[in-house]
Order: sequence, then C-alpha cells, then structure tokens
Amino acid sequence: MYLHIDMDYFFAQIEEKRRPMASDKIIVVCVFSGRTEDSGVVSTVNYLGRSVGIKSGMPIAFAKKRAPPADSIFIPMDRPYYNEISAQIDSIIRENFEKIVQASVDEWNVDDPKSGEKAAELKNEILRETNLTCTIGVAPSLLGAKMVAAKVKPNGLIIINEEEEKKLIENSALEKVPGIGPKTTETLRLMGAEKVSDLPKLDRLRLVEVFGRKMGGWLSELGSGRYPSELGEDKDQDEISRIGTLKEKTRDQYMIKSKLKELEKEAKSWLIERKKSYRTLAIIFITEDLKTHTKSLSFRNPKGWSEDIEKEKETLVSEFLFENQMEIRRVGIRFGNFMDLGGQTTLF
Ligand code: TTP
Ligand code: CA
Ligand code: CA
Repeated sequence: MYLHIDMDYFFAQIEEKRRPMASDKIIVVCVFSGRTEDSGVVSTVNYLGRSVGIKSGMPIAFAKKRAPPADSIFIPMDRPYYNEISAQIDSIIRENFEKIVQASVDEWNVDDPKSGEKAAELKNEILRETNLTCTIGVAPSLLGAKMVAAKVKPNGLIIINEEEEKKLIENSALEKVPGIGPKTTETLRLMGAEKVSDLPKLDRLRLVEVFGRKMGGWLSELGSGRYPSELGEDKDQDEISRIGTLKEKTRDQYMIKSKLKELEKEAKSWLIERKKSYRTLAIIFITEDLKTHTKSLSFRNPKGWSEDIEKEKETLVSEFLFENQMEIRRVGIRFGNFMDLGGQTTLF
C-alpha cells in the first residue's frame, strides 16, 4: 500500500497555531516584495480565508479587499520556521516508516505494506507532536493515494481498496490527475478524452506520437488501469535535518549526545550520497512545551562529512542547557549552507 501525506494549509496553519487567539480569523501568509506596503503575493491562506475567495498566488492588495481588517491577519512568510516544522514532521514519519520520499515542504510519499493500519496512528502522532493537522490518503497505488487524499482534505484520513481506487481514478476528469497539466488536458480533450476512462479509446501509438514516449506511455498505462507508484525523488533542499525523540524528557547531556550521534550518522549518510559539504551546523531542541529552539554556528571553510564535530556539538548543547531550564523531548541536528564537493556552491 502507498500513503500520501499532505499538511493542511501548511504555512497558514503554523501561523494560526502560533497565535491561539487568532483561530477565528482569516490568516494570510504573504510574500511581501517591499515595493509598496501591499506589494507582493499570497503564499497561502487558512480555510476561513479561502471561503471568501483568497488563494495562493493572489496579489496581497486583492486579498485585502476580500478580508475585513478586523477579522484578518496578514503575516510575512517565515520560511526558516516552516522548514523547521517540516523537518520535525519528516522525522516523525521516518520513525514510523522506511521507504519515504519528501516530495515538497509539506508532502510525503510512503511505500509500506502495513501503511493502512499505521496511518491513523501517524496522523495522531503528527498532531500530538506539532499540533498540526494533515490529510492522509492510503491506496494500492501512489497515484490513488494522492487522488483520494485530495478528496478528503483538510484533516482527512481515508483508506481505499483496489476496486475503489479503480473507480475513483477512472471517473476522474483528466485535469484532476496529478501529472496531467492543463496543456495535456486540452490536447486530450481535442482527441476526444475528458475522463481517465476515455483513455483506452485512444491508441497507444497515437498517444506516444502526440505526447512523446514517456508521457504517451504513461497515459496509456493509466488508461489500462496500471497506476504509477514511483515514490520519486526527495525535494531539492539546501539543508538536511534529522530530528529524533528522546526515550524520556531529559536534560541529561549523555542521553542527548548519544541521540545526536545517531541522528548525525543519518544526516551524514544523506550528505555523502549527494556529495555535499556544509558550512553551518545547528542543534535543534524541542522542549517539553513543544517549542522549537535552535543553536547554530557557521564555519569559515566548508566541512566534509568525515570531519569531526564533537566539540562543536558539545558547545551548542551546553550553551542551550545553560540558557534554558526546560526538559527536552526531541533533539535534532542540521547541516546547511552546502557546497558540492566539486567545489561549486549550490544555488539557493
Ligand atoms: P499546498 O500543499 O499546495 O497548500 P496548503 O498546504 O497551503 O493548503 P492545502 O490544505 O490545500 O494543502 O502548499 C504547501 C505550502 O506551500 C503552502 O502552505 C504555502 C506554500 N505555497 C506557496 O508559497 N505558494 C503557492 O502558490 C502554493 C500553492 C503553496
Ligand atoms: Ca498542503
Ligand atoms: Ca502540498
């Protein structure tokens, strides 16, 4: 079975949960360009805001016309914080499953024979640990998981069997199928296909001729009921974090450091695979009140994966424990500001 996890109104939900008083307000997360006070676009908006027609990508000035000032909050995007939460969710999923791809900042694909049984538990755990809701679709193919998740969002969970999946996909309009864009939809419409169930009417060779071998072949497979399930590649990223849960809440340096050692190994195997060196190191602490804290430092020269960072870790942990008196629930390590080992800086 395949599992598709997508966080609900992700950036806006994070901002909403940061401000418990604001849960009845329209929350608009904005990318301000700075040219004038309202220049820029909406990144995302909570469902209350969607109900008055505010959408991702809309100019902020348009959104303001739809949102009464007393009932709405316009917030600048805080990407580092959202990345932090994304890494936390990623780590929770990794603690529960093995074959995982993070497809975007708020989306994961999982391949697991028992994913059906574990999905509800995962949803609860994400809520418990981050206070955020997500939507999970589970189906015999990844395409089915994605499509059924889209139907039950937000805060949905659904598991479908082969028969239900087939029905869902066959009855779907072509433009609703992930992987089929507006241009392909339009061409297919001109060829006489509106729904997935119309695809078998089109000849495979004709599809390949029109759309090329890859897309044409993909459409023909889709038409014949073989649904794609490749997990794909991890999203491009300019940092790697691994966060883990401590056996119990603690301030014990030894326990913290041995967990960090484990996480460092995981993060470094990621760096090795992608031949990255890094210039920043951070230790992440999630305290018993579920707040996230980060201690970081930068290196003048990029560090390779084999270089020892025991001292640096030690310093960051002691500094944190000195400054903060809370018990720690989860810890993490993050490497960032990459250089490819070829010597060229990666572009962010
Ligand atoms: P989405 O998953 O597309 O949207 P969402 O999580 O806000 O809402 P939904 O409940 O429908 O899943 O995108 C994830 C995040 O990516 C989103 O919270 C903000 C960001 N984003 C942008 O910054 N600009 C965009 O145009 C879109 C679509 C998303
Ligand atoms: Ca989402
Ligand atoms: Ca998404």
